[in-house]
Parts: sequence; C-alpha cells; structure tokens
Amino acid sequence: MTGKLITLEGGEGAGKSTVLNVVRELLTARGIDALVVREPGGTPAGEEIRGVLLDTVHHGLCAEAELLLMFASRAQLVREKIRPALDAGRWVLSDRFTDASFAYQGGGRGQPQERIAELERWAADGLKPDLTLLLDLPVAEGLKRANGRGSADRIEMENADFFERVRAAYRARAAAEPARFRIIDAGRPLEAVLGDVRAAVGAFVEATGARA
Ligand code: Z5A
Repeated sequence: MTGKLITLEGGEGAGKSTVLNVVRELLTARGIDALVVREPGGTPAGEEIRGVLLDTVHHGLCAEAELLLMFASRAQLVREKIRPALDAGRWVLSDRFTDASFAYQGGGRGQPQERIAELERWAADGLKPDLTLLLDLPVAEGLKRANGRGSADRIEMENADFFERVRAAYRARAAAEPARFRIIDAGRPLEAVLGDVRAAVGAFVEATGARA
C-alpha cells in the first residue's frame, strides 16, 4: 500500500512550525514514522534554490522565475524523496506544497492558474496531497506574529494586499476541494488550534485504517 501525503499550508505567522511538530508526534504515537520535508527546499539542490528564493539580495527576481524556481525545488523533492517514500508505503508530512504556489505565485503574484496547474502535472508529477491542513487567520494577526521573529525574507517583505490575495487564493482552493482540505481557524489560542489539528489528523488516520 502506498503511503499518505499530508501538507500544512497557511499565510505568515499561521503557526505551521508549531503544528508540524504536533502532527509528527500524533503520527508517531499511532505507529506512523513519517518523513518530514519542507518547501521550498527539502533536498540539497532544493535548499540552494530556497536560498535564491528567500534572500533579499534577489529582490528583483521576476514572478516567472520565482514560480519556476518553486517548481524546480518541488520537482527534485518529489522525485528524490516524496515519491520513493510513498511508494515504499511511508507517510510524508510536508511544510507547504503545491497549494502554496497557487496561493503565493497565483493569488499573490497574479501568475495564471492554468500555468501553475500545468507545472503541477509535469514538474510535480501530478502528485496531490491526501490531506491538507490550512491554517487560516486574518492577515494583520499573522503579520503581527511574524514581525516578532526578526528580519523578513524576500517574500515576507511584501505588503498586506499581497497577503490578502494569498489568503483569498488559499480559501478558494479549500472551498473547491473540501474533501482534501481542513480549514483550521489559526487566529485562536494555540491549544484550541492544536485541538482541531489533533481531531482532523486523528480522524484521517482512522479513516485510512493505519495503526501501529
Ligand atoms: N512559498 C511560495 O511563495 N510558494 C511556494 O510554492 C512555496 C513557498 C512552497 C517559505 O518561507 C516562503 O516561501 C513562504 C511562502 C513561500 N513565504 N513567505 N513569506 P518559510 O518556510 O521560511 O516561512 P513560512 O512557511 O511562511 O513559515 P513561517 O514564517 O515560519 O510561519 P509559521 O511556521 O506558519 O509560523 P510559526 O513560526 O509557527 O509561528 C509564528 C509565531 O506565532 C511564533 O512566534 C509562534 O510562537 C506564534 N504562534 C503560533 N501559533 C500561535 C497562536 N495560535 N497564538 C499565538 N501565537 C502563535
């Protein structure tokens, strides 16, 4: 049996790093040893690409180059790590995946959806997550949290309008694929957020019949 791909998505300061650790612990407690990866990055080549994408020195990077670099990193990650793990029956937990390109490069930068969908088909090998947790919160709240962390990377330097478009694109994707997405209200205190995350992932694991 092939493994399952779970992805975490959301805007700035949504709490993905915190949630990722909780999901990993929950899976481990169920006897599922998931491979954890992040995007952009996750492979030696991908981490170099991540540097180009996020370093403020490349502030002039055009939207087309940004989109292609996101998918260059993803193409390598899918073939080097995710596909082999899934084919071997292992579960994979990814901090962001293709939905982020639809949200940031599509919604944020205005790149055409059909162009991104075509890249998803060939560069990402048509791979779609089995479960996606969308951590959704008002942009102002997310930026307030993120600002507390120090210097911003190239994409974090965008304005609030950009992040409103990102949020709207994420919500539109979740609305279009309700069977795959679980929208988590991430604007609440952490314990409430984690309660919903545990419930969503627990129900998904039950539904797959996976157990230790
Ligand atoms: N990107 C893209 O454009 N296209 C793509 O296809 C892909 C990515 C794959 C990756 O940067 C950037 O690449 C990202 C999208 C873009 N851009 N931006 N901007 P990253 O991986 O370095 O950063 P990130 O993905 O945006 O994650 P993050 O900034 O680290 O945020 P987070 O992981 O969601 O948040 P956090 O660090 O867990 O929490 C932020 C703070 O809030 C922290 O102090 C927490 O303690 C606090 N927190 C968390 N939850 C709560 C609650 N519930 N209440 C109060 N405080 C909280």
